[in-house]
Amino acid sequence: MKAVENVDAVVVGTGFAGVYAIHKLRSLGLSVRAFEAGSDVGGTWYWNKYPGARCDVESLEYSFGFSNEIQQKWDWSHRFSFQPDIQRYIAHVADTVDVRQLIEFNTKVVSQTYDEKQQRWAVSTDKGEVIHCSFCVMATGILSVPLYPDIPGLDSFTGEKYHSGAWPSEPVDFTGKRVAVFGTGATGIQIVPEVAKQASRLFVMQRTANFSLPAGNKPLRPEDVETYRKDYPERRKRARKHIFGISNVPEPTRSVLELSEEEANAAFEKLWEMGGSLNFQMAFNDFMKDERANKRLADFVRRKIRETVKDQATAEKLCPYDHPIGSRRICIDTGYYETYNRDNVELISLRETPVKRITPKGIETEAGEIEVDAIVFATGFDGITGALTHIDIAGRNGVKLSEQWQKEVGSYMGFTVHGFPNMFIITGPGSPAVKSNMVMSIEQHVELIGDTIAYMRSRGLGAIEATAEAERAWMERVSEIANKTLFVKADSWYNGANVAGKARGFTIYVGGVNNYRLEVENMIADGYRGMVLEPLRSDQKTEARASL
Ligand code: NA7
Repeated sequence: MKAVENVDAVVVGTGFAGVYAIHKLRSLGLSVRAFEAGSDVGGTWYWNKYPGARCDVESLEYSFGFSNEIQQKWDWSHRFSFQPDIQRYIAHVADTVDVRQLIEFNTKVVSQTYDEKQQRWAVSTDKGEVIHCSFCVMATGILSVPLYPDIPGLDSFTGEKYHSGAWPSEPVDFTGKRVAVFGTGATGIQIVPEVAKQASRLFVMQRTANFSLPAGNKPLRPEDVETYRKDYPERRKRARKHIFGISNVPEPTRSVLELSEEEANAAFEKLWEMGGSLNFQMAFNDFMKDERANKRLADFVRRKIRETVKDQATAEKLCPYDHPIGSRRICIDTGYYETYNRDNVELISLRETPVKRITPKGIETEAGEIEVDAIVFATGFDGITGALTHIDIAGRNGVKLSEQWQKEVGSYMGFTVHGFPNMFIITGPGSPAVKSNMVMSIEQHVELIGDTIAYMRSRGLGAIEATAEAERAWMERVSEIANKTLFVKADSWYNGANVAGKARGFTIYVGGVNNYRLEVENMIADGYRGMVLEPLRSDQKTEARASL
């Protein structure tokens, strides 16, 4: 017999989003249960424990603003945080707001079924529990489903195998080993310099070259942290109105094309010294709008690659030519290109010598077999929608979310989906999500969801659902904004191109955190325009009242 429990809300996942969502909903008086597949909070930062894992948004910005107590007390050690620091931070937040007792760790949600008559969801876990709730809050993350490449013979390999997104908790020692790393996205570019320090030989298996900028990571000076702390309330307000959701880099106001080539290169040199990618992205307003502006920056970075990497044949292979800079995530690194000057590191271009198969001893490319002791897959994720489509979610009339999104990914304002009443997604498709400071966008969505539930409860409403028309119009708007930019000029996980058979489409709102916030505020001011609000069914009233 399955145990059945009734609560107001179930939160799925306990990274940044889930931890804050539990706290928010409980502070509204709701009873909450949360489920987490990992053994601790942290989400993406719990699973991605690979060597070199760091954030590409500065620590003092990539942190919560909802609790002044937390932001005044927490000490960040580095400009860009290392994974263990971020993991510790999320754990500290969970402890401070005291939500751990509401979380079932090592437990996966496997299905969710909506009951129209009851206006409630039945949520089932892999431990056999069934929980009935009014609201499902999906804090399942953007990068939660690791992807292994579809290469013949993968299972035949007898050495060690790792995926960056499912890294073991114990440190992995590559000392003296021959290692191959597949993937040169943001993750591979962080892993390669670290593994190169230990491995006897490192083979970097590159399919597509990506642009990477120096992180310029460094310890934070206590006096700078103190100044930041004093300004935090003002900074957080500013960040909410910023295109990317940060307070420390102003928005761009001028075109790089106003400068001569020499002036532009001098400006780029300064930015290169400053480090980080947002300094570059915020310096000029046309990198992502004008191919000529984009090419100026791309040419500059390609020149830097050629200057850094001694072997010019290797440098040329590392230069990206097939996409505008920024159309895929711009990576930031610590010594990535310099790593190719080491004697123990070899770049294998899979464009020149494609992989034929994985063998028991290593990798067979068209140029022959490379024997290795370990393979690291930094091959990415079924991003944005994967975590949701891997749960068997059945909405109104039994319609499955995975089937609906197989045809076309749709969402109204990035937090709800037509056909799935009372299910809220934190930073879902159709919201700024990964094209913003994620923590800022998470906070906004948690507050939006909290406000929506409070609105429903105060008016005796039992269900809320986006209309099909509103959802279609919203996704058209998201596409229309993206189509005016160079974001749509590349294939990557941003548009689903990295997963065979996945519906293609650029579903990220790239109009800016500031404009997105205004769109949401206007929708609410118009009485949840584009959404159907159902009264609470009479048989549900007693239960709802009792739980408040
Ligand atoms: P990404 O950015 O999706 O990168 C995955 C990498 O793996 C990329 O270089 C892929 O090459 C490569 N890949 C994928 N499949 C294969 C096969 N079959 N053979 C060889 N190489 C392959 O994932 P990351 O984890 O690096 O970054 C995800 C996000 O995390 C990042 O954007 C930041 O927001 C943080 P491809 O480009 O497809 O040719």
